[in-house]
Formats: sequence, structure tokens, C-alpha cells
Amino acid sequence: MNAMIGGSSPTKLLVTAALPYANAKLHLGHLRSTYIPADIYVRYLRLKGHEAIYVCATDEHGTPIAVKAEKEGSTPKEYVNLYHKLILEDLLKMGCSFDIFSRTTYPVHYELTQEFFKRLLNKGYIYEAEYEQLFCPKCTRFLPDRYVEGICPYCGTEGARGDSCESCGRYLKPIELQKPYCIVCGEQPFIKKTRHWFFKLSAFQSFLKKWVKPLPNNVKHYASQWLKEGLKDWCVTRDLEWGVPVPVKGAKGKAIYVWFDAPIGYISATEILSEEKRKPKLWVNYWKKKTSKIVHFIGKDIIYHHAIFWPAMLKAHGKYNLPARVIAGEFLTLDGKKLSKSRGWVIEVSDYLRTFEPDPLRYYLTAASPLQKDIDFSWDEFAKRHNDELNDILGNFIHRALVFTDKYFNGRIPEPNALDNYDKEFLQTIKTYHKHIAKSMEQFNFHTALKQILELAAQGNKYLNDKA
Ligand code: B3M
Ligand code: ZN
Repeated sequence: MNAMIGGSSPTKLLVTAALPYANAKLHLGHLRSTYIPADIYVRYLRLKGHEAIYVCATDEHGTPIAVKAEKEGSTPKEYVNLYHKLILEDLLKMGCSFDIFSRTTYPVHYELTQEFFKRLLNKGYIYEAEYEQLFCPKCTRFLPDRYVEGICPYCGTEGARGDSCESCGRYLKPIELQKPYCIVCGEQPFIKKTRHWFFKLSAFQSFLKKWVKPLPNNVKHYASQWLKEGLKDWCVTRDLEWGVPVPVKGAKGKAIYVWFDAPIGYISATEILSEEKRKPKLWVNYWKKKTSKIVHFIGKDIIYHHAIFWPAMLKAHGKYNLPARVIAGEFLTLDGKKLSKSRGWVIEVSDYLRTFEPDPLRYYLTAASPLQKDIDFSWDEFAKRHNDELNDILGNFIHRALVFTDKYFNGRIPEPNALDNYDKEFLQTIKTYHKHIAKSMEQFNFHTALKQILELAAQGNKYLNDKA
């Protein structure tokens, strides 16, 4: 059960959606797990009178971007410029009502990230230590994260990446991989020592144990499991040119790890929004005042980063609010099969939009399954739900009400005549539904809320028939 937050008095709410990597176009799975639910929630909050803002950005650092640019002979900057534009276009066309869609390559973001890093360093939560890294003899360089792949030591899946295993969701270090190989040249790397900076994640074990308690079940489930296994300190720098430079003397050629800078993007985006609106206090109000609540929408593959790393980072920093909720959407399959870009088993947002309007998809992705369960997409199901539900029930009701008002009352809502018992009963039904729908929305059960809205529309149709 997801407890409500906010309450009835207008509170400031900061709603974020995970920052998409600027190296690929978005597909329906992204929309379903993250961007549509976050948008539904923030639109609801605004309607209710909360000061709610919707903040997102492209995540533009990290080895996947550096690797892809390298493989295609372009620069990371050219790469992310292109994808920032494509991703934003798709999200706007899908109706996502961002207050800001920022970028993690903006100078404000670099400053904020370096300040964050230095503060943790000064407080003793970041320390420097010797570190064993994989080194490719052929490319003569260290292989951070996705520059290396191998077998996952936890679940045995092949093709696990140097930073995480997609199959079991675990966070990995490159040297933990079995049978590693360099993804640029295929060579087997060897272990070599270098120096890096570490975040004392282990110091936040007991804090996090309490902190995860009010989170939704799926998030809490994974987080508790990881906490039980015990947290290890976390290497937050990389041997990489592409990224926020480590703000320490003698750290040339080292960048802050992308998963350290990316969530800070939620803060820097809000700060940039503040600047754009010339309201210097705006971002401070959302991030530092107790009257504000932060809600992160993410996909389930990044629960670790949002329920473990990020709250610990914020706690260590000490000057920012911690998230009130982390809502993790589960995955989308296509005709029962897992999405796979390499096998072409995927529907990109722009492909969908070439033929269809955004609303039927927003409807389907919300109606077909609760956010915390997997969803299957099929074109047949999509057509059926669109025709039988969205069109025949909700669309029909709205159409009839509008036509009726137009035809008999010049398009204006008239003063009611005396109400009979049937009218009164129906008014009561509307009020009851209103309460239930609001409750579902505030508990992040958008699927249930939509079902209730459809039920109410069906009753509206019946009322019009009965009263004809
Ligand atoms: N870019 C991973 C993803 O797109 C990562 C999210 C960052 S959120 C701070 O799923
Ligand atoms: Zn190599």
C-alpha cells in the first residue's frame, strides 16, 4: 500500500522523472514506467491547487555515451545534443507537461555537482583510496563500467556489464565480472591499481533501513534485500574524460561517476528553472524547505540508485530535503516478449506518434495494468481498449454531454430544475466517486483511478439513457 503524501492544504510538490540517457530514443517502456505516470500525478496535483512542478533533464554523461560516440566516430557532445533534442520532442508530443527539461551538461549542473562532491569530501564521507581496475593492454587504458562486459558473478548471466547486471539488477564492479572482455577491441583486460574516490555508503546502513519503510512495496522489497546483504562503500570517480571533472588537485583525467552526478540533475534542473523564472528562492523552497515534498518516478531497474545511493548522498550532504516517495514502474513486454532493441523488438515513441495520437496510448498504458505490475502491449489489445473503453464509454459520455448542452442550452450549463430522487442519488454517486478517485490518485494507483473514472462515465451514459 502506498501511503498518501501532501494532505489537503496546498503543499509544494516537486515531481521528477528519471533523467533519460541522451544516447537512445525512448520507447513505450520508458513512457509507461516513468514519464506518463509522473505526468498524470503532477497534472492531478496542479488541478488540486498544489504548487507542483515537473522536473526532468537528459542524463548526458557516463560510459555508455562515451562508448557509443567513440564507436560511431563522433564526439560525446555531438551525440548528446542530438539525443537531447529527439527525446524532448517525443516527450512533449506525448503531452508531458514539464516545467523544465534540463541537461546535465549545463554549467550550473557542473558547479552544483562539484560543490556536492567537495562538501562530502570535507565532511569525511568521501575518501581517496587505491583501487583495482581493469586495464585493456591493447587500448592501453582503464576500462570503466560499460567499457567491459562479462559473466555476472551473482546470477551467471552472460553479457553482464561492468556497472550492473540487467538480469538480476545488481550493481557490479568491473573486476567482479567473470571472463571479462574489452568491448572496444575484445581483448581480455588485466587488473591494475589506480587511485579513486569512494563514498562511505556503509555508514548509511541503519539510516536507510528506517528511511525505506514508507516506500511502496516493490521498492522496499529490493532495497531491504540489498540492505540485508550489507552496503559497501561506493567508488564515485572514473578514469574518463567525459563527465564532471573531479574537483581535487591531481585528479586530471578523472571524472565524477555518472550515477553520482545524474540525480544531482534533479536539483540543478530546479535551480535552472529558478533562474529562468527569475525567482531565486524557487529551487530553495523545493529542495530545502520542510513544506515541500519530493516524489521521484523511475523504472524498476534503477531502484538501487534512488532508494540506496541517492538518499544516502543527500543525507551526507545534509542541506537538502530527502525524497518523500520513490515510485518505480515495472516493465513492458511486447506481445508477451521482453523488449530488445538489438532484435528490433521494440516500439519507439516516435514510431507510435507517426500514426496515432498521444492520448490513446496514455490511456492504454495506464488502464492495462497497475504500475507496480508488468504490462503487456499488443496492437489488438490497444485497438480493443481504445474502441470499447476510451471511445465507447468515456468519449461517448463526453460527446453526448457536450452535444446535448450545445443543442438545447446554447452551449451553456443551465440552472437546474427541481431535482428528483434519481438526480439526487446520482449526484451522491458522483461525490463518492470523486472521493475514491482522489484517494487512488494520491496513493499512486492511477490504474484504479482510471477504472473508477470509466465506471463513472458508464453511469453517466446510463443516466442520460434513463433520462432521455
Ligand atoms: N539515466 C538511467 C535510465 O535512463 C539513468 C537515470 C538517471 S536518473 C537520475 O534509466
Ligand atoms: Zn580494448
